[in-house]
Amino acid sequence: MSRLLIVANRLPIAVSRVEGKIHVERSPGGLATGLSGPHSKSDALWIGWPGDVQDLTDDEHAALERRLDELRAVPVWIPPDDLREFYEGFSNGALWPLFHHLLDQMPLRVQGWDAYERANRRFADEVCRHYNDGDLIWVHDYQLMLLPQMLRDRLPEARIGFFLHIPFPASELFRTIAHRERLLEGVLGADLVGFHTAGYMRSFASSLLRVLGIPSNVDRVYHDQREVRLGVFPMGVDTDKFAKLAESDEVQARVRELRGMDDCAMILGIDRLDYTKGIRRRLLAYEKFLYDHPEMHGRVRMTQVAVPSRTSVEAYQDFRSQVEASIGRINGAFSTPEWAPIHYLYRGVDEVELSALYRAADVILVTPVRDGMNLVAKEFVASRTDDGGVLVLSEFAGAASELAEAVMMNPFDVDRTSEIIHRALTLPADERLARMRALRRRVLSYDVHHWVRSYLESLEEATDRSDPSAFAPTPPARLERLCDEMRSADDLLLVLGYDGTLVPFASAPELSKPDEDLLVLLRRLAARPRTEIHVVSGSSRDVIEQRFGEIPIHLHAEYGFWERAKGAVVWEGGDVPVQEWRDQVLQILENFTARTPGSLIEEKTVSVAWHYRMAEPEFGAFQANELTLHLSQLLSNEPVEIVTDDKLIEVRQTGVDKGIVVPRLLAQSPPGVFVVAMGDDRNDEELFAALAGQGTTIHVGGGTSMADVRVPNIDAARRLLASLVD
Ligand code: ADQ
Repeated sequence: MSRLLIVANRLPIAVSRVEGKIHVERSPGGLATGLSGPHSKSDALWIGWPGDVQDLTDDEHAALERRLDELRAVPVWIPPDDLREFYEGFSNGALWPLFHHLLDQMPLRVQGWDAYERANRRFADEVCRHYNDGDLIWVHDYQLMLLPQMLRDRLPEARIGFFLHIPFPASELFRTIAHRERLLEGVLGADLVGFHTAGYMRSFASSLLRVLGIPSNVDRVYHDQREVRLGVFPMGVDTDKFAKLAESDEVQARVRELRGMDDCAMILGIDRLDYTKGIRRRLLAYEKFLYDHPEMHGRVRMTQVAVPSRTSVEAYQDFRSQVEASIGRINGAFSTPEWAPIHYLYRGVDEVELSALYRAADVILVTPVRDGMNLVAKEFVASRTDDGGVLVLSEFAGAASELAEAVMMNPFDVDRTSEIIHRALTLPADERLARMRALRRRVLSYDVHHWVRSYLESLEEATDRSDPSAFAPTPPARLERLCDEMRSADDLLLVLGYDGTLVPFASAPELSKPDEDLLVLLRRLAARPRTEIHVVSGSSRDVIEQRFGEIPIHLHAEYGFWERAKGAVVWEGGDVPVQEWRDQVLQILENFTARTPGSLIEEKTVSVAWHYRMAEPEFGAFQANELTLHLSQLLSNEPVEIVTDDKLIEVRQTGVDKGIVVPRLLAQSPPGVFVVAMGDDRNDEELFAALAGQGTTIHVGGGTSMADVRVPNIDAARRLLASLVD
């Protein structure tokens, strides 16, 4: 097993000053428990912020570092001003509400980006300082979204995982955040990006498409000549620990005390005091339940435990006041001298008390408006070794995608929630038992250790570098050798693609004009002795002529069906066959174009193309799928091929592809000519196939290719060509 570097915003320890002395303790959070196994093994390190430990003397600082070192914890020190902006500003002030779909909690002006970037850089420095070859790096959560790419830049070969503990927002909302491109690119520095649910993974993929234009293939993304895997890993809890605790004498005694206070049924709420947890609507629903069911007064009580959280953030202070006002109003309206409808505890409770509460409750209300997973729901189930209790669970918690046997609720529907509270309290015993048994089977089989194992196994698999992937860039030495061979060849034949190879894709074919630098480069190459240049494009003759008409090179339009030799003025081509299919195809394409805003039709002599680069990406892809199906049925007996390419569907005369230029070019060339073909898409693969064994092929950009050599992008392709004339 490789050494693991865990990188999270917080270290799994709590530093405090007790009677003037600095005290360091392990803190028992869910992540800390889950990772304690791997952290204690194989020299693993945990890198993170040690907490707010100000006013340390130099001696105390040194002693703290020594103690942390013993615990294999590496502190990342962040200056207080930066910390506020990084943590309270950008992370919790902007990313937290946005990712939870709570736009009303977003500040008018998002601040703290620079501090966010600086803090991520400090983490990167610490990771690089401790990194050894072969380590696995596992980065956690929204505070560190830039870190994977920062590490990738400095440690290109490192094996890096990223896990997001909170939801990923719908792309429509994600698009609203400043620096959205940097955040996505930051995460894509990882080899494996993990989410709690398939929904979050889909939202992430959708944002990649809309914000960066990067498509994904279900669980794979190709970016920057690397494959990035996406995966779903629902986090579990330490079920053994919760079961043992719940069965312990101490907890059982405490449960008897809690249950023995009176005959009230107990409704439990346990949350960090956070506006995402749905506490205010839960209280409103409980209030309505008390109005609607006077017979329940004195027979039921809600115990709401709220752990103080992010207390220096204003939104959290306001939220606390609102929660406490609601509780005050409800208790004021319904309490009697013997009974109060709500017990409210504003503090954390220790694990014995937590376990006793889980065990004593008749019903637990887990009602977040949105929550990455929600471990409280799973801890409750893990504690119910007696198969008792009812879990009421929000559809908007990540846990809902696994725990289907809970009593599900929509936290935004207060009236219905109030009915659900009544239903949960009066659920028939057999149904209650059946639900809890099913929930327990699920929660016990996917505990936190399973989560850690399955994530790390996937990370090992995603980063197995023993099988050099088809996406690896060609080593510089190989490229250098190719340049030498080209430079020293007696005769050189360059066969070049255009869109995506020499210039970026434009929104419509006629808009992809060559820039001045490219024209100069082509002129210089054309002037090189014993060098012939052929540009082979899918575009029509007019378009190609407009682009390159003035340059002394050979032009091929419509995948080589038409050719204009160097210096010639007319195009030569084969006979254009009768195309009985054309009118019918055009009619269908017009229909799709009308229904797909942003799409357009391009008519050529041997083909008709439908472009959807400007359409809304997901709808465009959906329509393209429909269109392909439709066309394949319609044209099954026609002499055409349906070619799908980057944001393009083309119906093309059979037998026309870029491969047809190869025999012609070789026949015109002197014997022993050194042929180099360069391209980026599926049409160029036809060219490469026809050239196999007779020349060297170069693929530009990501994705799979049969080419001999790969360069990462258009700039690199141009640099390679420029090296022939510099
Ligand atoms: P949180 O928002 O903190 O976590 P949650 O998953 O419910 O939410 O975890 C809370 C933890 O705090 C639980 O382990 C619980 O036992 C503990 N806790 C809650 N109330 C307590 C109390 N009063 N006293 C003591 N302990 C208490 C983020 C995401 C979640 C995601 C987790 C893990 O927001 O959606 O499930 O990370 O990925």
